[in-house]
Parts: sequence; C-alpha cells; structure tokens
Amino acid sequence: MTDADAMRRALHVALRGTGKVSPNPRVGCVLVRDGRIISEGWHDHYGGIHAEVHALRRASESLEGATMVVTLEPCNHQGKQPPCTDAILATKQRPDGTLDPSRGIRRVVVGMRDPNPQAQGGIERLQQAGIEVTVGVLEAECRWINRFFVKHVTTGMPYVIGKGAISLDGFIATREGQSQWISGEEARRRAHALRAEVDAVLVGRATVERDNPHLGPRLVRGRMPRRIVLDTGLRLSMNYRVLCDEHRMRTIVATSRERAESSAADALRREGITVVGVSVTSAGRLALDELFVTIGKELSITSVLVEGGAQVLSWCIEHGLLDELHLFVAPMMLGQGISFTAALSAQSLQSAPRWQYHALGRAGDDTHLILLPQRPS
Ligand code: AOF
Ligand code: ZN
Repeated sequence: MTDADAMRRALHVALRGTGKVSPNPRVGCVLVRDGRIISEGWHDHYGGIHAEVHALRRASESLEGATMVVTLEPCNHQGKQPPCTDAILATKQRPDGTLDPSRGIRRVVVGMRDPNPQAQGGIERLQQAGIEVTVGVLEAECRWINRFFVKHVTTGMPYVIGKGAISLDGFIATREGQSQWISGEEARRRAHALRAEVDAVLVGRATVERDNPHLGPRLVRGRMPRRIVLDTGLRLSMNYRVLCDEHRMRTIVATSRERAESSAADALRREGITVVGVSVTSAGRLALDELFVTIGKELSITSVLVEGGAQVLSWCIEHGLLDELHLFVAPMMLGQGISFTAALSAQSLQSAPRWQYHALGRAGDDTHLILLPQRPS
C-alpha cells in the first residue's frame, strides 16, 4: 500500500463529516502497519474529537512502528480538543514518561499544512520528537475537500459557489419565467448534494416569490443548510416556506441597514429568523461583499451556494464574488428567455469574466461543468 493509497482512504473517511463539522475542516486519518490499514478515524462533528485521536482510539492492534496518514497537519494547540501531537507522541512514551523513538507511531504522512495560524506547528513538533514526516501527499485533493475551511480561516469570508441550470443557449427560464425543470433528475440530485455540503444557500427575493423554494437537499440525505434571502425593502410576505416552515430558525434575511431596524425586522426576529443589515449600493442593491464578510465573521458561515436568480448571479459574477461555478447544461434550446447572466453586460471581450474548467462531466442527459474564476495574475 502506497502513501497515496492510504491518503485516498483517509480522504474518503473525511467526507463522513460532511455538513456536520463546519466551521472546522473535514479531516480523515488512517493508521497503516505492515502494508495494511489497522484503524481509521475522522472528524465527525463540530467540537468533537479530531480524526487523529479517533483513529488512535479505534485501533485494536499494536501501534508499534505504524504510520499515520492524515489529510491535514495534526494540530498543536489546545482548542475545544487537546493537541493531536500530544496523542501521537503519547504512543512513543516509555512507562517512565520519556520518549522512545522506536516505539509507537514512527512516521506521519500529511496531506496539507494547516492554514489555521492557531493550530500550526504540528509537523515541526513531530519532527523534533524524531518522527519522520512526509508532507504534500495528494495535496490538491486535501485542499479541495477543505476549500471552504481554507478560505474562511485565512480571510474570514465564506467560499462562494454559484449554481445554475441552463439550456444549451444559456437560459434559466422561458420568457414567462417557467424554469421547472430545465435540468434532469440527476443534475438536480447533484445540486441537492451541494446544498447538503454548504453552510448556507442564498437566493434573491424574486426567486422566493416565483418558486417558493424549500432549499433543502430533499433528493439526497443531508441536513438543511442555513437559508439566506436577499430582501432589500423587507417586502416578502411571511407565507413563503423559507419564512414559515419548521426550519425558519435557520433562515437569514439580508436587508438594508435601515430596514434591519424596522418593526418588520422585529416581526421576523420574533419568529426566530436572523435579520442582517448591510449597505445598499448606488444601484440600489445590497452590498453582497459586505454581507459575506458579516456572515463569515459573525455567523461562522464558511460556504455559500448562490442559487439565483439571474440578477443575484450576475451581480456576483460582475463583482468577482464567486470562487466556483456549477453549470448544469440541459440539451434543450429556448431561443428567448431569461438569461443566466441577464444583468451582466460585458463592455468588451477583454473585460468579460473568464473561467477555467475544473471538471466537466455528465449528469444524466445534462452536462455538469465546474468552473473556477480566471483571476488576473
Ligand atoms: C478539527 N478536526 O480532525 C483536526 C483539526 O477547536 P478544536 O480543538 O476542535 O480545533 C480546531 C482546529 O484544529 C481546526 O481549525 C484545525 O486547524 C485543527 N485540526 N480540527 O476540527 C480534526 N485535525
Ligand atoms: Zn487535532
């Protein structure tokens, strides 16, 4: 078994924390001895034991000479949990408490360094204790599963994903606004899997009024994300699902600073809904960059899925707010309709937002594109 094979398994078990560990990272760990995995651990829920300690506790065989393979650098700080470096070094202790380099965990393989300044230093501490440490095995994959955590812990802002289901000619709805359904079942299932993965789903008021969406991951197993509704004038009636169903305590309404102080805002708060006030731009729109800073810092939201409509998505693209874009392209043409980027107007090819492909695959009859912004270097 190679380090990469073991890391692939660690990445796999890390995903068991999906939807439960935020704002902490998803972490997986396996212990390898004599070429086979003798234990596995993962970070299961926020505040719970770390993957490394989980794997050490679950081991039913001797750890003599074992290798620990972990997707993230073991932490070296006292947080909600004690330092994982202590737990690793404890396997090397003689009965009198001194360290014996030949005992216990002999080697540690790390996917990526911890970007969290408070937790760093694990690699050096292990090396000082005589443990051989290899860093950077399947690093790109380890970074990818924790892209939300990495952005949030380094900038305070959530990682923002845009999502659209479009026709071959780029429309999200007919001229009359009919949009259910452009994409097929498998594409919708994948979109729901995204909802289960992110901390929050965001939509504009017009989308709530048109579709009365529930925004939960009904087609997959997973928990309801927080739901963010943009409502500058606080005009939405309380009868829409996001404001009155049993998950309303997890809804966040973003409005102008002025309306956030109004009696309408207080009425929402009495229902358990969070109301956040943000500045309004000269174009009369909520300043989403400011909203993202606020929800990242004050509500610990590490990821947001922007589901629409066209106005909101266009705004996010125009202002460079998306870190990732998922497009489900259905083999259908509308000729006219509501364009996915209706409110975007590129003045020239040079200034048009450009993207690079991260992945391209099929979702049933639809094409699933995952794009990353091509940021000026
Ligand atoms: C996790 N799970 O498996 C690992 C983490 O407050 P604490 O004690 O839970 O520490 C959280 C930090 O610990 C986290 O931001 C990350 O830097 C580091 N490693 N965290 O939640 C884990 N290995
Ligand atoms: Zn730890």
